Amino acid sequence: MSKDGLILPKDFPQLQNDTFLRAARGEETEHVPVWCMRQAGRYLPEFRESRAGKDFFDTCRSPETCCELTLQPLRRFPFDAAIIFSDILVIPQAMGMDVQMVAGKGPTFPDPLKEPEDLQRLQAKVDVDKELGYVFKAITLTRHKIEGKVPLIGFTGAPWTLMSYMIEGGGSRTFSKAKRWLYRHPEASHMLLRMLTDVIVEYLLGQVAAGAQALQVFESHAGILGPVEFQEFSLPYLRDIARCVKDKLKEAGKDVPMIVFAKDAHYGLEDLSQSHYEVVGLDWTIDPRSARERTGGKVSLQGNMDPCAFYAPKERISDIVKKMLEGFGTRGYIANLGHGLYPDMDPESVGAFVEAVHQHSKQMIKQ
Ligand code: 1CP
Repeated sequence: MSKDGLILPKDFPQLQNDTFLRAARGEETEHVPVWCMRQAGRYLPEFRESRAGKDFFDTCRSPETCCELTLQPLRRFPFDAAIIFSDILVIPQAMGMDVQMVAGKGPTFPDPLKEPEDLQRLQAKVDVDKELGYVFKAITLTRHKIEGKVPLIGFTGAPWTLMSYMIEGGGSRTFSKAKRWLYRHPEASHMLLRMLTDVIVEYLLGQVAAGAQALQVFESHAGILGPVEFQEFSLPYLRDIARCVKDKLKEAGKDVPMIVFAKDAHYGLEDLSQSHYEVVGLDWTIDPRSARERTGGKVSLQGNMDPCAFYAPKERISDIVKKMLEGFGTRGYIANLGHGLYPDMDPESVGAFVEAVHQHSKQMIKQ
């Protein structure tokens, strides 16, 4: 224990189930590993109970609560990985922006970036230990408390997705304010994307130092861009993040698999499979077989059941999973949803999903 009573990032319990890490590297496994985006979420009554009446970002700043929320889904389901409870918007906060979680509305920036001059308001060099140390503490604590059951995934928002929130001020159907910058202020856009990339690299390295065993980069708003804008404003930064993080980790003798999830970026699949990530995450609009063909066995794939399939009867979920497994094959594959779980989903459906992935894949691998 350190002076302030927080546990240090060393002497972690030994990992017992490395199926997820092996699949990420394309190695053989006994079953296909499975986890769900937003597995720590409001669909769980115990999550709603823990979060009741508490401010969302105060929750993110409490390592003990983040640890508890991360572990909750593991007590119910035999997931093969856990993802640290946090949010992508802690980075704009660390850069000096105010972000609030407004009930019924989602994340809201009271004072978003409007014009390029507003970039001066941002903290370009962020001391990640000082500003985001609470996330690192949550990761270290969770790595200890997870007792080596499964690996712990750290994550970040990608530069374009974070930029889009910082300009738009919150969620949006069109993200037209953010896209206006790309067309009207391309230089300032690149300046902002570069600033974000630099912070993200430090942030991810800090997460690994704290104990994260894999990293996922969420480019949730890739689909708002067309193929040309994706090439210019998203892909180069996604590549840079993976390259810089991997180079630095290599120097430290570490190797942590990285996942890129660029939602709705069909047109970018070939490029994403050659951008230094071990795993490409897919949304549900991509056919598994064609994703395999287009990525040519260069990467492992993750995804991509439509989250709404959780509204189907359990037997149907099992059939959908079987087809998905047949489409992806069992090697170099991590089963997941094509996006996060919704709050009104039945935890029993999640149980049926995990069980179906394990059972069907075990049979397929034995054959
Ligand atoms: O009070 C609550 O419970 C609010 C709901 C919630 C939760 C559970 C938010 C607000 N964030 C989170 C946690 C969260 N966010 C996780 C936890 C780990 C897990 O998956 O179990 C993760 C990985 C995120 C990442 C995140 N936040 C993304 C990327 C993934 C995605 O969904 O595409 C995005 C876009 C956000 C922003 C955000 N935070 C919360 C909401 C409702 C949103 C989306 C707002 C919008 O654009 O409409």
